[in-house]
Amino acid sequence: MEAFKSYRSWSFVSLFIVILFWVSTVHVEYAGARNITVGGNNGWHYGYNYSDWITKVGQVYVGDWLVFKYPAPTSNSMAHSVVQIQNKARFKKCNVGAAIKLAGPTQGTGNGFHFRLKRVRHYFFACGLGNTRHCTVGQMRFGILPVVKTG
Ligand SMILES: [Cu+2]
Repeated sequence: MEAFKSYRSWSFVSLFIVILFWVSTVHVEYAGARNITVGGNNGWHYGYNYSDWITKVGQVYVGDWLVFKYPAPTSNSMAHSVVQIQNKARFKKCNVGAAIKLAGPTQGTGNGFHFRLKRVRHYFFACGLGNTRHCTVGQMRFGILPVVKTG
């Protein structure tokens, strides 16, 4: 009987932990989640100042989608990609070599590459091509900190 009781209380503890985990990791979304096209009508290309652009976007919320639009490369056009740089220090240095690859050169066509901002955290995006040049000289980089929308 004693063993049964402790078994029961342990299962409540585990259930509680599972619920805590779920609450902390669940993607908090709001009804009006938006598609935010990176660069607006400019899309994702070399030489546009995305750090400047993001300051004009205003607050971004958890659940919003970033949409990267760029054409597939041709013999006379540049290839681009989307990478997520892990932290601010690496972002400042455009350390794209060790970044997380999110989308390749052909994934920005059509409706574009969609990336959902699922958490409250700093996200750093860049183009990973051109041996860091697209990130540095080409200014294809920006940071973003979505917050949970309340009310
Ligand atoms: Cu590029």
